[in-house]
Amino acid sequence: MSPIDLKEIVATKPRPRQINIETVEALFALPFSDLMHRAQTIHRENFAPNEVQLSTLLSIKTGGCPEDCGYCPQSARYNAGVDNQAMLSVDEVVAAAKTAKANGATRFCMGAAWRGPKQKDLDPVLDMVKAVRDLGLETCATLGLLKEGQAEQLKNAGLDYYNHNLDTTPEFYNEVITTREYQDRLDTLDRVRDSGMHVCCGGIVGMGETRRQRAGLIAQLANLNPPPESVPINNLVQVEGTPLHGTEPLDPFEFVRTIAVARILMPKSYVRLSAGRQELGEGIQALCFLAGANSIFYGDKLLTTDNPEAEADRALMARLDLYPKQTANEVTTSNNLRHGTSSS
Ligand code: SAM
Ligand code: DTB
Ligand code: SF4
Repeated sequence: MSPIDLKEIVATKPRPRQINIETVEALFALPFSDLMHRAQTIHRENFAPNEVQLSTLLSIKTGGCPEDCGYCPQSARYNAGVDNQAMLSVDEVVAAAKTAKANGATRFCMGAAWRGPKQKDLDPVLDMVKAVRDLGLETCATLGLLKEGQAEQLKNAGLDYYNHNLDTTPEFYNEVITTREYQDRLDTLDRVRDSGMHVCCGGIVGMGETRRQRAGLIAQLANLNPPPESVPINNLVQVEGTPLHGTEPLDPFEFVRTIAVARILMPKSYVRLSAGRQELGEGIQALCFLAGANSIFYGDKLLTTDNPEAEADRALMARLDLYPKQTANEVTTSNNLRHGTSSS
């Protein structure tokens, strides 16, 4: 294989840069140890190597979603055993955020099972954002497609990050989702970027896509201009009743490669080891950290599915000498994490 000129690939200026799929595939195809070495080297050049950012998720409106995302237990089209729930109250959200903060999270992400918010849906979310921010937490929301003006409202309420995933490469997209277009997602990401919020955007692997298609997802993410500040990489959580249940699971080392390639091509982004950590096990997660993952969803639950217990994550981080990223006002949080405080 011809040597890959990393300087050329990861040049951050001038923008825009275009990374082609062949370049990404060439990284995927490197000998595993060589890929890990490159990813770890780039990680160390850009981040404190043992620091991990902790985000806690809360589903503020669960189930009954009109969309047909083939991986998602919250779609009304599938019988995946998720009970529909009306939107939580601001008080309920604040209580969960206080617990998350006491447990050591620095960011709180509120998710809703919507195609996108109507104005009557957005108004209470704005109150939630303000209240969570007042606790000294970074705020994130994932509410689906945003219409003109909605990103500005969220930004003005104090939302720091908006999560909206591309999910996969355009070539595979229609096999997973038919009720919204890839371009709809790109338009929402533009609105988020233009509002001045930070962009959180990633995808899912293990949906039956080819390696080239995984490379296509990473190329899409890396070619966003600028790349997302936060890149969640989800390993499909297979939920019975969803169309993707029964998909051949991805080789876990291929998941690690995906993290490493994301780290190399988005050197300054937080790469989040996201859904599917339970299935990966601790050894593979350790390899993911070595490959440059520096953020996790932290807390016993994702939106509707299980995440590793917070206590197990604290223990794993301690065994790997990883420590939580703090924000300026989060010094007590880190102490809580070390001592395992679990109540507000
Ligand atoms: N409804 C909004 C939307 O789709 O944008 C926000 C919530 S949605 C659950 C957020 C993301 O969660 C999806 O884009 C997908 O990447 C991820 N996700 C959902 N179900 C998943 C699963 N079973 N396994 C892995 N990731 C999943
Ligand atoms: C993301 O990329 N992963 C999170 C968050 N952004 C919203 C969601 C994972 C959901 C996993 C399935 C569930 O728990 O329902
Ligand atoms: Fe709805 Fe989001 Fe689930 Fe798609 S991923 S079905 S839009 S909740």
